[in-house]
Amino acid sequence: MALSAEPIRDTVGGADPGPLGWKIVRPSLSSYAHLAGGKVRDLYTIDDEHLLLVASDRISAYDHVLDTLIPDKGRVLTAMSVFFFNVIEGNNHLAGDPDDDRIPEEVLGRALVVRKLDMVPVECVARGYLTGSGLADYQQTGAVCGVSLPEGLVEASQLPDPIFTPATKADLGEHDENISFEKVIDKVGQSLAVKLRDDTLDIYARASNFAADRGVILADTKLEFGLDSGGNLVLADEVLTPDSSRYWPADSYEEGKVQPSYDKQFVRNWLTSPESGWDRNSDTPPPPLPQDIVDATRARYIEAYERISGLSFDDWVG
Ligand code: PZK
Repeated sequence: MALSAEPIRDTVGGADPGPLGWKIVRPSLSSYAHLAGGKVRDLYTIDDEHLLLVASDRISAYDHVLDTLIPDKGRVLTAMSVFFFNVIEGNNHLAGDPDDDRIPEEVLGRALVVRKLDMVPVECVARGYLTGSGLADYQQTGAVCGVSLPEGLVEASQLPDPIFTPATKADLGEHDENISFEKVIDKVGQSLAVKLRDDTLDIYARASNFAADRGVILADTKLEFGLDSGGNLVLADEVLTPDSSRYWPADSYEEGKVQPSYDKQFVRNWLTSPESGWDRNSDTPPPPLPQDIVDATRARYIEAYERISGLSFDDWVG
């Protein structure tokens, strides 16, 4: 049931007020046990079969989580993830609407009720462009995750065809480690490995075409899958958000150069500018962001959502 803006009547002390007469009493977040925490997201247990996946307003840059929050970042990423789950249409872990009664008010709009799955221990990455660890591996070996690539590729080169570059999740603070497809087979068996690769490349192809039509390059994306109790493969976690994917503005794309990030470039530029007084090669934490950088970054996240989805962020829950 959708939330009404006006409380109609309380649930306590009285007869059934009719079909629209129940005020929703949401649980508090502290009533759920914390199951896992990432840099900027958290997972809570709702019951034996359901989890609450919460996106915070925290932002990371240069492997640090900043002290400064970006207002609405968690809601934007949640909106984007739901948008793409709907575009992709396959089996996914969503188990409630974005305004589900089980979502606490304090995280409304940035939390999702999901089915508890048996997670597949492989980070499923698809790359259509060469950058980051993919570029580093290519420069050292001519291949990424055992996939040989043509000579002469440089930073941000488009690949002849998108490739599956699986990785294993590293401990907190470590980077994921790229692994070969053979290693995926060793971990999960041949038939599941093939399904992971095929689904990952299929989802990347559809999402990157979608983004391209809207003037945005989806350079790469990381997906996570789980298995339900029936053994079905289910798309999980967040999907196709700027935290799980590299989005580049298409109009400024230049092969051979490190591309500006659609969402984080103001933050990176400021942190590496003399004004910040910060040395990213020191082991000191980054300083708090100035308000104008916060505002510009918040606007970028909203712009990315609205541009890619064609929807207004004002219409998102929360
Ligand atoms: C699950 N993660 C990664 C994400 C974190 C950690 N549907 C699911 N069922 C069971 N487990 C998971 C999921 C999902 N999604 C995901 N770890 C376990 C993760 C967000 C925050 F702290």
